[in-house]
Amino acid sequence: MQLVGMLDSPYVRRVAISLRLLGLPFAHRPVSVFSGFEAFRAINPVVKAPTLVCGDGTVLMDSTLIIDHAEALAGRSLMPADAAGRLRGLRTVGLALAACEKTVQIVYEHNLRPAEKLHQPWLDRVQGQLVAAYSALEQEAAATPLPSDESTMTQAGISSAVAWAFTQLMLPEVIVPGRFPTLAAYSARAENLPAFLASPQV
Ligand SMILES: N[C@@H](CCC(=O)N[C@@H](CS)C(=O)NCC(=O)O)C(=O)O
Repeated sequence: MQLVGMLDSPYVRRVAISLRLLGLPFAHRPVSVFSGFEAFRAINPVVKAPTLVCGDGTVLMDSTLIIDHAEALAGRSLMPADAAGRLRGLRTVGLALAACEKTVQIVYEHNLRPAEKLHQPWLDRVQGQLVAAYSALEQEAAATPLPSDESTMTQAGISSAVAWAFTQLMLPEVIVPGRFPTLAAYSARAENLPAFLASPQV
């Protein structure tokens, strides 16, 4: 099984950490969707990171779908089994993924568009969405602590920590740690776990 994509992508990183926590061996191929576009295209013509090349050659994309497949292979899930816990987990993962998406949109707007073509109303809208996602995540993490050891780690914990680290890497001036103390402290603990240390974002 090969995981294709750079670990500075939060989507690639949440898959790498999930595979490790599920105990599934994989080879990591750190190909960039930008500087390695042609090499990536040879593996997956859609050029989406993460891409998973499965044992039988099937090429999967989208982190959530890849994790779904990985959980089926492992015979266990990183989501709580009970309906109420699962509902809370789905809510948290949704917020974390929205935070990742809004961060990516702001980064792409700045990095891929000529400066004179930046559309400030769009940036303002996306930035508002990003702050809303982190505000809700902070509130929920303060009300219901996320798991901070590997034996109890959930997809909600993985995705929240990965999203936080990514946004701090890309937009630390937009999402200021002092305004989100629970998430900042949680990230510091999660980043010291072996599965996170084995999947460094930089
Ligand atoms: N919903 C997807 C998002 C994946 C995504 O947007 N990945 C970015 C890298 S962070 C990518 O492939 N960008 C290249 C492109 O979309 O052309 C997932 O969860 O995997």
